[in-house]
Amino acid sequence: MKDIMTAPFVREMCATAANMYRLGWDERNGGNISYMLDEKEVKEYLDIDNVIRDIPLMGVNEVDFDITPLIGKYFIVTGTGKYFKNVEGDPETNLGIVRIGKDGKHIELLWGFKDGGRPTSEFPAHMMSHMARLKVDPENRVVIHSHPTNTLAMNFVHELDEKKFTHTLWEMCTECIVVFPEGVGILPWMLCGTSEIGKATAKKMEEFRLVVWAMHGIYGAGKTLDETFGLIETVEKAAQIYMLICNRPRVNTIKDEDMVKLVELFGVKYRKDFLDL
Ligand code: 2HA
Ligand code: ZN
Repeated sequence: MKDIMTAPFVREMCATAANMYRLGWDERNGGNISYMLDEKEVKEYLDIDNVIRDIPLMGVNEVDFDITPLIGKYFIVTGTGKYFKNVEGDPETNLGIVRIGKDGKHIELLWGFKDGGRPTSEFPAHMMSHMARLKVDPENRVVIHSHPTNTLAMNFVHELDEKKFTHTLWEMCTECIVVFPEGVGILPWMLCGTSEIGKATAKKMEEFRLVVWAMHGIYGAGKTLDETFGLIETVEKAAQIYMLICNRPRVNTIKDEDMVKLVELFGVKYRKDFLDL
């Protein structure tokens, strides 16, 4: 059996959490990551018959959602109350590898959460988002939630309308429309950690890989940690530019006709109705 500390998925989780912390997106216990793993890759590092602890989904959160499609699936996930700041230094306490139990009512801990910890309080939103994205893209593996500073700042000064918000982001960096051509979904302020926000996020995830939780943060989904991080990073960069310029007269802008040229060049399908052509 290989050393789990050398597993690419553990190293990548550490690097991603460290980057997000360094960028100031995940203060204290803010943010969470879940990454679906193949049984084959887990088996190289862990005895999958050795369950360390059963954690009732109820113990993770109230459970009134159907997790059946994920039964038997493996996830590496950040812990509730854990700080992104500390993941790299102590992955075995701050991360866990879990399998969704056969009854769909509990999860089996195979590694990590060494101090008795449990998965993120946003586990329902993560699992529901995985299920929603897998229906659209069978290769989806990652869900990330974060509190990126400028994205959040923009929530307070910009209309929270999906078309207008997306359009403004697209205008801020030439490549935005190519990186997230489907746009950004937006949920109104809602109580976090609940199944309600999980269901609402998952509903948006049928259409978008990025969902803003108004005045809280953002959810991103993708095939890899890099892709998902990159999506959030691109939104955050655009939001940063917006926050730098929003108080000043706009002299120049990227025109909608220019954005059409971009999506045509890259051959991507985009939300035409989010442009004003
Ligand atoms: O896990 O970010 O939304 C801490 C959070 C909750
Ligand atoms: Zn949050």
